[in-house]
Amino acid sequence: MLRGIGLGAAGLAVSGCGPTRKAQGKAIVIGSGFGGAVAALRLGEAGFSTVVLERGKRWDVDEGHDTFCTNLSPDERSTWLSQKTVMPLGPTYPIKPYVGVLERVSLPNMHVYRGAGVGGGSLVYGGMTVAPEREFHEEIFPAGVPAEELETRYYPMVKAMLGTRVVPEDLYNEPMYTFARVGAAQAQKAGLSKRFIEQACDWDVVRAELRGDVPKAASTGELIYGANSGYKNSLDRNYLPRAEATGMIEIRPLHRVDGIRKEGDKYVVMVTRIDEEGEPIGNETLVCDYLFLGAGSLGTTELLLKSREQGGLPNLNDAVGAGWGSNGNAMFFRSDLGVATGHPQANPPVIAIEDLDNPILPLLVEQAPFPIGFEHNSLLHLAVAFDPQRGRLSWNGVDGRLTLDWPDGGSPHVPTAVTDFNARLNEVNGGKTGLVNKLVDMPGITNDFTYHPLGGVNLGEATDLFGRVKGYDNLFVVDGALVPGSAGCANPALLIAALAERCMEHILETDLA
Ligand code: FAE
Repeated sequence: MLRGIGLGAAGLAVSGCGPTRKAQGKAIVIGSGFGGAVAALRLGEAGFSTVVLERGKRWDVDEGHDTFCTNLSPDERSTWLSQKTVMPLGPTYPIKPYVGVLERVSLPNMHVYRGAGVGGGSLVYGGMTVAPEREFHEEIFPAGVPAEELETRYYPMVKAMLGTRVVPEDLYNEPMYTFARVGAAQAQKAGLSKRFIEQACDWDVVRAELRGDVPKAASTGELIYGANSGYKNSLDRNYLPRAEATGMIEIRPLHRVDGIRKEGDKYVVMVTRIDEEGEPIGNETLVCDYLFLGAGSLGTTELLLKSREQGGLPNLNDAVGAGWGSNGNAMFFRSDLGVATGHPQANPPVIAIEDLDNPILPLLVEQAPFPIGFEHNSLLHLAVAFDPQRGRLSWNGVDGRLTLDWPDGGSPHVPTAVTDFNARLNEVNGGKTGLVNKLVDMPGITNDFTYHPLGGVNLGEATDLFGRVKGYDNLFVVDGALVPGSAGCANPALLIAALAERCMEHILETDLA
C-alpha cells in the first residue's frame, strides 16, 4: 500500500522569504550521503513522499567529462566554501569560494574531511568497501546489533547496490598499479599479508580510460576531487537515481538545514537556500511527520546539539555529542625505497596490508597512490587503526560552531602503532618514514586529520538500537553519527550504509507501518 501520496497528504508546508514553493511529503531526509541515500530509497519504495535536503550541488558526470577539477590543477570545484584548496598532504592553491566537493572542518587538534554534494562522501571517497572484523564489531556495538545480521543480510545488499569488485588481474598488472604490487611484496617480505579490497568501481570504465575512449581519471590517480571518467560507483549512480525513480523522492540540492524544532507531533525544519557561491538566496520552513538525519557524523551531531541549545529539541539526552572517533586514521610515507613505485599511479586503492596483530593497535594499512606526476620511489599509506581514543563534540553557542575535545597531537596510540609497523617493513626492505626531497617535504606520520569521522549520536546511547533518537518519536539518525567512533579496522561507508539499511527496514516495518 502506498502511504502519504497526494498533494497535501503528507503535511509538508513551506513558508519564508525569497521565492517559495509548495512542497508535499511526509518524510524529510537531511543529507544525501550513504545514510541519507539508503533512507531515501527505502522511503520511496515504501511509498512515502519524501524531500531530501542537501546543502551541496549535483555533480553529474556527462559526455563533456569536465564535471570535476583534477588533483594537479585544482580549481574552486575542489573545495567547499574556502579561499584555498584543502588536502591533508601537499600544496594548497588560492580559489574563490564555491560549493565544491570536499570540505575540511578544522576542530581543535583535528581536521575532519567530508564530502558535500548530491551523493555526499561518495563523491570524494576511495570506493574501498571493507567490512569490520567480527571481533572488533563485537567490541564496538552493543549486543543488540549482531554482526551476523550485517554480514549475512545487509553488507551483501549494499555491495550489490554499489557494484563492488576487487581489481581485475589485467588491471592490477598494469604499470599504473606498480606501487600496489611493490607495497604487497614488501609487506610479504616482512611477514604480513596483503588483502585485495572490494571497490565500488566500474573497472570497464578504467579499461576504457586505458584505451583512450574516455578521459583519464582512475589511471592518473584522480579521486579526492571527483572523477570525470565516471569510474566511481558513487551514490548518484545507484541508490539516489533508484530513489528518484520511485517517483516519491525529491532531492533539493543547495538546501542547507540550519535547525530543527519539534511542534506538536510534527518536525519543523529551517532551511536556507544557497547559490553556488554559498550565499543565502532564500529561507524555507518545512514541516514533516518523520525526520531522518543523514548529514554525516559532524553534520547530524551539530544539528542536534544546536537544536537542543536553541530550544527546538530540549529532550535530547546527554549522550548526544559523546563517543566521537577518527576511526584511527593516519597517513604516512615510506621513502628512499631504492625501487621504482611507478608513475603515473592509479586510483582507487586496491590492496591493504593486514597488521591486525600489531603490538600497539590492530592496523589495516591501505596502499594509496601518491600521483604527483613523477617517480618518487616511495609509498603512501593510509592506516586505519582500531583505536580506543574518543572525544566529545559540543555546540559552542557563543561562537555558533561545533567544537571537539581531542588530545593535542592526536591519539597517542596511532603513531606508535604505525612506527612499529614501519620499523618492521623498513628493516627487511630498506626505506625510512617520511618523504623529503627537493620538491616534496612530508616528514613523519600525519594523524591530526580524519577522512572517517564517526559517532556523536551513538547507537544504543543517544539512540536505540535502530537509530530512533531517545526523547523523541519519529526522529531518526541513519548515518555515520550512529557508529561508535570506530569501524573496526575498516573504512566506514559499507558499515554506515548497512546500518542504515537495517534501521530503515525495522523502522518501516514498525514505526511507519
Ligand atoms: P556523508 O556521506 O558525509 O553525507 C552527509 C551529507 O549531508 C553530505 O552530502 C553533506 O553535504 C550533507 N549535509 C551536511 N550538513 C548538512 C546540512 N546542514 N544541511 C543539508 N545537508 C547537509 O555522511 N569510506 C569508505 O568506506 N571507503 C573509502 O574509500 C573512503 N574514502 C574516503 C576518502 C575521502 C577523501 C573522504 C573524505 C572520505 C572517505 N571515506 C571512505 C569516508 C566516507 O566517505 C564517509 O564515511 C561516508 O561518506 C559517511 O557517510 P554519511 O552518510 O555518514
